[in-house]
Amino acid sequence: RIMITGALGQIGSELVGKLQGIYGVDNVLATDIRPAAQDNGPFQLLDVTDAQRMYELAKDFKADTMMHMAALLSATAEEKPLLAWNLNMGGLVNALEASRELDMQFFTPSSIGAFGPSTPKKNTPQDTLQRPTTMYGVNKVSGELLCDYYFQKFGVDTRGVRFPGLISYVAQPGGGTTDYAVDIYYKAIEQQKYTSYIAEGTYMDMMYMPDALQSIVELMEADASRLEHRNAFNVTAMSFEPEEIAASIRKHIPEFKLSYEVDPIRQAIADSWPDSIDASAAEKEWGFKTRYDLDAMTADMLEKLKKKLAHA
Ligand code: VAH
Repeated sequence: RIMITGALGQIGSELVGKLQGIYGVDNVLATDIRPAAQDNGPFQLLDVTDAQRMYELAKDFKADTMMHMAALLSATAEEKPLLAWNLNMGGLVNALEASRELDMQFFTPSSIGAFGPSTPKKNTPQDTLQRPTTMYGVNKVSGELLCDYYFQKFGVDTRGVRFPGLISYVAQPGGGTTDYAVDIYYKAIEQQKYTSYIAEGTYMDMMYMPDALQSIVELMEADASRLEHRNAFNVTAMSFEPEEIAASIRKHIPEFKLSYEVDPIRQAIADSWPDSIDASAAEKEWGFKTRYDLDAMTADMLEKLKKKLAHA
């Protein structure tokens, strides 16, 4: 029985449905700080900085697994660093404590944001220097260490992945740096043009949401004896820069135009991250693989968004 925090977020809003499909609707408790729009299974309001309520909800639901997805993303965290520290780290330690006290298996995502300017940028190794220069990155690398600590010290079965930018058509990301790669598809359909706040030539790792959701399930179901790492595995599907995603879109919308108005804050964040990371540890230890490359993702995103925006 699984409890999810941040269930209305970019990942959470699709993770709930994925898990309900595998484990049954009544075995998934979705929680978020704001109320759910429609009723599609067990839901409770939860502010993850409220340790007591988190413990009580998990205990009452008889959860055996905690998937902690609530966090502020990189750009928002850079605007409100102290709020980000309190929410990202306070929420994480509360979720880890509840998992320790109730013997729950634990998952939370880290990010390519856990790397910094001094990290090798190409084919970034699983084990390497991590000196992030953003509050989000400080939260993510601290979170990785805290999750490893709870495994080493208390035996909590903590597992995590370093997600790249995630692209999806269900819930738009809020306050991320990689969000341009989601916005571009919406604008391609609505206006056949997009003005990118990330500069030409800026490579970042990316992954289509279906692959991201599958990687969470596969990691959590993996045989623990195979895991040499836990928090957190590099995972990625592709690495591209704005011109390349535009070229992929033009295979469907030939007149699509891409222009630039670089946002210095989000550009500085993107410049501090790797260009491409190495996912071989995840492939070796729990069979990580992806199904969508850039063109397959573009075809699916445009098809699904056309339908979604037609009914908007
Ligand atoms: C962000 N989408 O942009 C998130 C993610 C790797 C990127 O951490 O902050």
